[in-house]
Amino acid sequence: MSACYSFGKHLVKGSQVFFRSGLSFGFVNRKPVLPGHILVSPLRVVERFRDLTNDELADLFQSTQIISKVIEQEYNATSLSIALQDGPDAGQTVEHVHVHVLPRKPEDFKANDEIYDKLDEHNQVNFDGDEKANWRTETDMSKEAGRLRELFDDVYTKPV
Ligand code: AMW
Repeated sequence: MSACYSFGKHLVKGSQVFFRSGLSFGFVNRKPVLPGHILVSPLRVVERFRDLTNDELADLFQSTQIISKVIEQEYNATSLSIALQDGPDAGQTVEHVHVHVLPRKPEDFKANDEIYDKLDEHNQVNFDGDEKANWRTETDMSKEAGRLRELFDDVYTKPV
């Protein structure tokens, strides 16, 4: 994997990335709503869904499909929530298209759609402003990404 990937204004370390196709990448979340909550993005920094080229769109969704099959199995889930928040009023906080993949299990939330409230809340800064305190450690993220990398064909994980 490359050393670093742009994610909007952020940099995602290669150690967090577990999947790489021609135009997309999959990486572990620093603040997952559920275990196995990962993100898939185009490699190019593209702010809105409408701005993706046809090739990027096809690659993003093919990648999401390949990744989502593995995630469902790996986290012993029975379903998936696949979500894309397109624009600030839809809850998008990072200005780079990203698909959320969330493994789901029976009765993981009292009300099924509570997941969308959780998604909305999980990016809000704490009242004390110490947002980083809620992030996972690099070691934790790199362990998860390493475990996931093993589950994909070499073509999606070899260094470029
Ligand atoms: W959005 O509210 O923009 O639909 O979701 C942004 C997602 O990106 C959140 O799940 C957040 O935890 C995640 N995130 C933000 N920055 C990083 C990062 N550097 N590494 C991993 N995940 C990140």
